[in-house]
Amino acid sequence: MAEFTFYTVAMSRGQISRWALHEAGADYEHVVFDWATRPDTFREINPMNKVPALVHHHGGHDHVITECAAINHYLAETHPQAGLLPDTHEKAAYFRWLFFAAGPLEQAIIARALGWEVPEGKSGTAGFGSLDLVIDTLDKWLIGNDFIAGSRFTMADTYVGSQFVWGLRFGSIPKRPSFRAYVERITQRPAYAEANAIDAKLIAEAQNG
Ligand SMILES: N[C@@H](CCC(=O)N[C@@H](CS)C(=O)NCC(=O)O)C(=O)O
Repeated sequence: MAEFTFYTVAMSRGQISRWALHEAGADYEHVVFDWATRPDTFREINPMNKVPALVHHHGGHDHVITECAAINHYLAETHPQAGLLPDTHEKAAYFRWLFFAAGPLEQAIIARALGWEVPEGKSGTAGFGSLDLVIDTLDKWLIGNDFIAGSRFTMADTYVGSQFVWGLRFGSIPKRPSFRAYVERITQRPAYAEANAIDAKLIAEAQNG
């Protein structure tokens, strides 16, 4: 049995964590659903019934982890030899932007996509403030830094970077020069190509019946 079981749907946020599995060099097997064939028993693993979910078979236990950002960081922790954890000086930026992307950035993008407007005068109550503020904040960081934790790629880039890859592709994040350059940098990685090729093949197979 592989060390990890990865539950996913090819066209989903699962792609974010598949990239992390390949960056980490994890020993994993995947269980791929489509929305119609997702078994009811999956709720025992994730009561949210959402993908991705990862099970770590370790020391006689099955540890379940969900939430892409958490999964990706967990993989960095369990594979320290991959060199994707932040060092002492990178840690602040690493955690700051990892949580910022899983919280404010994701919320701001979804709110805009679903047409949820923050009522006038209430941006102080909304954790993300506004999409414009979130975008300007990340722009400022990426103008001054090549990667999320500073000058080198870490696991935080798989999560925050995926938000940019998808955001630029679907138009939910503006194509500012710093964002385009960042996406160009991170998508050159062999693990990105490997992981994407797997999901692209699954998607093509599903489309061709
Ligand atoms: N906060 C979760 C979001 C996961 C999520 O919403 N996954 C979607 C696919 S992209 C899903 O499984 N949707 C199916 C459903 O909710 O029934 C994460 O970051 O992993």
